[in-house]
Amino acid sequence: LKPKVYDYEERAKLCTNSVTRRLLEIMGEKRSNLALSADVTTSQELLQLVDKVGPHVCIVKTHIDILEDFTQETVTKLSQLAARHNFLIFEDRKFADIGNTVLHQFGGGMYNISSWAHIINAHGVPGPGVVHGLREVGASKGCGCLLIAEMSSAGNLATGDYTTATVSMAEANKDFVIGFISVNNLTSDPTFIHMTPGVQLTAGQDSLGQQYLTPSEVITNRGSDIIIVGRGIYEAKDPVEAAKQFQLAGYDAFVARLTE
Ligand code: 5BU
Repeated sequence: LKPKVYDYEERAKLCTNSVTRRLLEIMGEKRSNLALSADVTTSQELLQLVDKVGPHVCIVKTHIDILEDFTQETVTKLSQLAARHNFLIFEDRKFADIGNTVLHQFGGGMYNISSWAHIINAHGVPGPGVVHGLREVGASKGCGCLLIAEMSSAGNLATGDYTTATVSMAEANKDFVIGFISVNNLTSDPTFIHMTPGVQLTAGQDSLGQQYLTPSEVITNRGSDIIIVGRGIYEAKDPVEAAKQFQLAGYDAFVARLTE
């Protein structure tokens, strides 16, 4: 028997973590499993892109440290857009240090990520202390953490036993870890979310090791939950049209899995 595929609303009800529940509710309401990776380098570009594309996505993913003109106003406005367009903000900071250091990187510094991000991610390489340090700051703020169990780039080392150990680390910290960055489904537990970067409408690669899969490969065949799309949207001639295409492709791929 194949594992049961829950629709988003049904799955939301199984989740005790408020971030996971909220995310699944948004995915159901907006019929979107699309995360925009908004990797532009000025605040104006970021806010304009997110205002246009926001209606079509469940998540906006940021790399806040690539902005050349970051101010507190940038994240205040981004948070307003999140409320207006009903999406969650995921800062792709990839924390990867000892607990005490990530606690400061997440909870302070000039970006003060914990004050505006709903979702963050971390590498499991330092051991569970990285999760414990992030949890000390984030749990009370209702923030959820993804563990990077696999990566999309060619030759990456997050495979095999490393991936398996990362899944165990997530299971041991289920109150705060809401799922995975991965390119495959790694657990049948419906309360964990899988998000997959490296998505374009046709498979291929860029010149620096990124590898692309299609929405149907990622969602229907590999059983991931969310497609993360950057250049496929913000480098398109018409980013809104591109976002609509990815939204539809991602949702159709999910329906295909439901009805398989
Ligand atoms: P792209 O323009 O769609 O290739 O952007 C992909 C984004 O996802 C980009 O922000 C990366 O930093 C991010 N990413 C990734 O591509 N692969 C990974 O394994 C992880 C993150 Br983790």
